[in-house]
Amino acid sequence: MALLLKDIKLGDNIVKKVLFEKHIDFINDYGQDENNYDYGMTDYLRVSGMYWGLTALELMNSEPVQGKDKIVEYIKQCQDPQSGGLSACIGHDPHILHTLSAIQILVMYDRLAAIDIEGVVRYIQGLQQSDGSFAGDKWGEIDTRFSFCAVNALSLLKKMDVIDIEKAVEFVASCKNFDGGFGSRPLSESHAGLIYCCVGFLSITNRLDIIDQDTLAWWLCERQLPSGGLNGRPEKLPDVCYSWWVLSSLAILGRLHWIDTEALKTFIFACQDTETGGFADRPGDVADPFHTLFGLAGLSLLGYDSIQKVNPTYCMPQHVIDKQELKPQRLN
Ligand code: GRG
Ligand code: ZN
Repeated sequence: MALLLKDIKLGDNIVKKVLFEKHIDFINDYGQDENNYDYGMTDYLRVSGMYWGLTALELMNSEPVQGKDKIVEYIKQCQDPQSGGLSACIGHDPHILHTLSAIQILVMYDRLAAIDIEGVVRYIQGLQQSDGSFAGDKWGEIDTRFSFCAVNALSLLKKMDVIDIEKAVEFVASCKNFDGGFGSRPLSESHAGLIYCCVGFLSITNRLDIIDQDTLAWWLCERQLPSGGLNGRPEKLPDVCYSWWVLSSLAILGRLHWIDTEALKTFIFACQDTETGGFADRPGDVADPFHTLFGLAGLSLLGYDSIQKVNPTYCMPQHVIDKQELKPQRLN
């Protein structure tokens, strides 16, 4: 059967540099107006959205105009005093994803003391299941994303010992596929986003040995299309966020040089909105903070000048990870 290649054609006049000023304004302006329709419609991803935007600002050596105190105050109000978990926004149910995003922001700002850390640790510990997997929240959805969120947050808190790491690794290993990739649960299709979660998980738990390294790296570098962009699985369109999910996985595996880095840089540049600022998933689409972070983080891995170095496991500035004295496993 023929393998269909879906791709886009890049325009001729691509700006081949990062428009820092525009992106900084874009992030600072995004979702500031509480009466705005978009603000109301994005409640359910607010704390993670803050992590995307604030990390993007850090990578651009900038700070939020609203001030860090206001951000920390908001996060504080998202902690559920009973379970200890944090929610996407005030009054919502806690979830492991937003709990991780909150911890990442507080570690970045050196403000962990603002919330009840013991509560967070208890919350994450309570989400581990008897087969080693993690639920996302009390409703019980299981996904390798949540295994990654758990060890990412607990390692930032230096509390990895509260979970059964061996069982957790066993579950992630059971999600490995014939193509070297990983899915969300055993027998689920390989997807670059989930591969990042599993490779990141294994780098934090120091178990990259369970990966079929050449097979996986080959599958990952096959994600590059003639436009230079990367897709998340075969027969899909390129999207700038895969410059993170794919590239960070290759960086952890020590195989960044298996893709055409110049062509990818050009694709990422082309995803910038030269009028509004921010990056979109593909050239010409509407920009958002999610793709802005992953466009910038991808360029950082590619060594773009004047973007802070990003850590491929944590998707946080490298200097923050160094300060925490964390050394996630990486292959040469
Ligand atoms: C600390 C960076 C960081 C992340 C936290 C939540 C999480 C952990 C990772 C998410 C990984 C993931 C599953 C990313 C995929 C996101 C995405 C673009 C999904 C779209 O899926 P489809 O099927 O897209 O709509 P394709 O590109 O396959 O058509
Ligand atoms: Zn995307």
